Amino acid sequence: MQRKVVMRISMVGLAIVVLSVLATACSGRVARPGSNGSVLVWAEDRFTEVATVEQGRRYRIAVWGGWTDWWINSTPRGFDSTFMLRAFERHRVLPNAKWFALGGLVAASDEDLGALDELVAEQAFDLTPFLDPGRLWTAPTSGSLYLFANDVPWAYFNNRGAIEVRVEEAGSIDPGRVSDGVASPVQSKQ
Ligand SMILES: [Ca+2]
Repeated sequence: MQRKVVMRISMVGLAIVVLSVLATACSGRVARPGSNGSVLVWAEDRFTEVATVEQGRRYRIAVWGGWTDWWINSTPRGFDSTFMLRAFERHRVLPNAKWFALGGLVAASDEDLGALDELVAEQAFDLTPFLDPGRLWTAPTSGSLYLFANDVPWAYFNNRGAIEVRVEEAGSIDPGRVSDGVASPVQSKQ
């Protein structure tokens, strides 16, 4: 019985090592939106540059759809740790936000992955509180807004799916456009 437990622990350890090596080989890339308006933010991409923002101005961030971390489906509001994931929480891009919570970072346009990774510890933020209807997000600085699914940097390889995001300055929002997204609006967690 004890031998079986040791075997199982060894197998889990081996699996984690293999996944780590695989993940390092598949580490992220920076995606670009194809057009203005709503854009797709893929869970597998480390960062997606979505909009130009100005310090102090307020923006509405509308999201539709969901994405998947390996076998766990999630909205951009994120999900809580499973038993296995708990040990990796502190390695997430945003250690204190939920897994797959929508994260943001304002940086120079067309910034490379290395530079963005250096900025995240100090400047990345959890955008989930601003996804509720009527909530507005204030840009902390001027630049390009990059979005991402909150995950461990070397674990984006098993992420699937994309959410649709529209970032609009509060003063320019047309209420009639809010519900015209292709996918269904994200529902609040009960
Ligand atoms: Ca993952």
